Amino acid sequence: MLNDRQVEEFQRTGALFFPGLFSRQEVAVLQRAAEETASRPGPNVTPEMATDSVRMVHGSHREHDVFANLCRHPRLVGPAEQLLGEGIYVHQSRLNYNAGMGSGGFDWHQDFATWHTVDGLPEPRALMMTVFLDDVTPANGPLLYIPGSHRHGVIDDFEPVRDRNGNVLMRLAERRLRVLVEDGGIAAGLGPAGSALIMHCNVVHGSTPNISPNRRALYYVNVNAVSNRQRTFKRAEYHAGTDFTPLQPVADDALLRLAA
Ligand SMILES: O=C(O)CCC(=O)C(=O)O
Repeated sequence: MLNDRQVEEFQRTGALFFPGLFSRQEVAVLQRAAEETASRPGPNVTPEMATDSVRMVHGSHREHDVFANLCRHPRLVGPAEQLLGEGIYVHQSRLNYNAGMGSGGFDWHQDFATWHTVDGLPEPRALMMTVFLDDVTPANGPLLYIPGSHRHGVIDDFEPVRDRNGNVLMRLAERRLRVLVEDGGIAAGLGPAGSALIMHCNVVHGSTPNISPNRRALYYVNVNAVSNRQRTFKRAEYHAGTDFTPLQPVADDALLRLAA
């Protein structure tokens, strides 16, 4: 249960950080599952722009027990239901690598800009919940975000850019970025593997390429309020999930039970 201070912080900044939410043992289970899903070729696996290393894997909660359980984990579902005020379902999951040695990086954008315009989610009543699968430091391409930027609503000042799979990312125009950063600054999601960062879906975020030799993997559980389900159905299931059944939390030790 989030306390009043946490709820107020989320409303003000659009972000809440939970250091070490998952244990080292649970992280080991998640890391193994990440390697398994990233090694299965498929249309849901996106390579980096300049190399063939894996950039993203979408929708692995639909094909791997570990991520199915992570998405239903009470340590994520509880805060998300409290913040959104009702039952939630998975709109999208993604494993994002920032593999090191110069790979990775995402331009500044809002996820809800795509979820609203492409998937037809009516209201910004959705969250990105990022679980760190590696230690994240200033040096290995952390997730960067602009605190308070969610309060500007959907910003219609974006330029579309495409990755190698044709996924469209709406890049924020420079003039708007400057204004937002003057207002809120830039924060980085830093912490040990197992930490989690919950963000409002309108928070402007991105990351730089990782020029360190150390991998930075994040798993995003992106959830939407059940009453806010999508209205248009243009994208694959692994981009925009259509199982609107409210998530039922699993047992707290569900990940450990899946340790081989
Ligand atoms: O994981 C990152 O570095 C940023 C990812 C991101 O912004 C996205 O997938 O929308």
